[in-house]
Amino acid sequence: MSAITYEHIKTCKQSGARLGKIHTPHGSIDTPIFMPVGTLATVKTMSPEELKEMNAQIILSNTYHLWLRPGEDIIQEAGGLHTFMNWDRPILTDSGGFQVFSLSDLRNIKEEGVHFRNHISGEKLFLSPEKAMGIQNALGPDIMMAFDECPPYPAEHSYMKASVERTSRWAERCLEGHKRPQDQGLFGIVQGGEYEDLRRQSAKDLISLDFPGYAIGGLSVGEPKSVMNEVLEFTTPLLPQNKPRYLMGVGSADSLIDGAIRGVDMFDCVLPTRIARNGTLMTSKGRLVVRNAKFERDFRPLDENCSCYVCRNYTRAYIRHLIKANEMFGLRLCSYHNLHFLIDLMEQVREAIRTDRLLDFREEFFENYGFNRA
Ligand code: PRF
Ligand code: ZN
Repeated sequence: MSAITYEHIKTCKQSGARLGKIHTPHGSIDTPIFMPVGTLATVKTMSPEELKEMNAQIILSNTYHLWLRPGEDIIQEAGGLHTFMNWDRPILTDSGGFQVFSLSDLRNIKEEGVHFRNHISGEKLFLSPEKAMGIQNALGPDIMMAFDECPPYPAEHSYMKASVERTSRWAERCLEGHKRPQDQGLFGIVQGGEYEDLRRQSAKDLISLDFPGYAIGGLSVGEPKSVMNEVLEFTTPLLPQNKPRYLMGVGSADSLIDGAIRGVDMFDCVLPTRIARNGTLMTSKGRLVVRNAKFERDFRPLDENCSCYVCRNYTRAYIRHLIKANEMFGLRLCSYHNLHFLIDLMEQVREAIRTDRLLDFREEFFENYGFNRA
């Protein structure tokens, strides 16, 4: 029995979106779901109690960052990542593959792994499928990710083909290097850029290895949204019906809805917390930049349709003041609201699937939101 199982509840008759549950050693999560990002074993400025209050069911953390600081041995000694950070719900860790590619400019990809420099100290480092598995086995998340290559967009077909084939060989080494399959589920990552034949090849290779879940990587790397939607359209049908599908690094409200419609179950992104820190809010009417002078005397909540702790208690004028004054409480309030917004959006998406009206919900949502504003 795998550590991770997917329970399909129903398919939306109108859109084809999936409603389900993923069962993990730290409890079950409802899908489709948005996972807040806690790169350094903390969702920036939020306590676990606050995350629970906003109904976060699972969070994501990063192998690469925790390996460099404080080191996976210290986290293992603490009793694992859950104990270390006082979060008793499910955790997923990314493998470090993507972070090596996005954070370090000096890198050298070889069959055995990737040589690169520490993005903080400049020290020479090496990460491989075996190392990424060893670190994630020490951290102890419920779901760990295969070590993959996420090529830039656009990439030549010939480069992408060689990369996809290497990622498949790495996936096999990941499975061999994974020592805790009884209590940690390892997901494979489908790559292939915008090329249908390569996505097909990647999916086929990984499915033959029988992972308990599959991610779609290599999207939201600079391609137009229309390309991402087309790739999802031809990629999700290649994946098993009885396993979770995870679209990596995607977190704008419109992409979450459009991804769910194409059969995606899980999403993560730093977007809500990153834009919160410069005072940009996600609201049911689109993005709101609370620093703007027009909010100086605006005593309404951030979003008049939001029931979160922040919107029940604080005004735009107050939050604008905090952000302008660089007060940390301002960052906390904005982060809280944005995370709540996406978590709540996914609850609405699940309800719309339950009632077979996700396409209608999409229309209503986009009408208020203003397409392409977030
Ligand atoms: N691979 C991994 N992590 C990721 C990605 C990927 O392709 C992406 C792409 N958007 C985000 N995070 N391992
Ligand atoms: Zn709110």
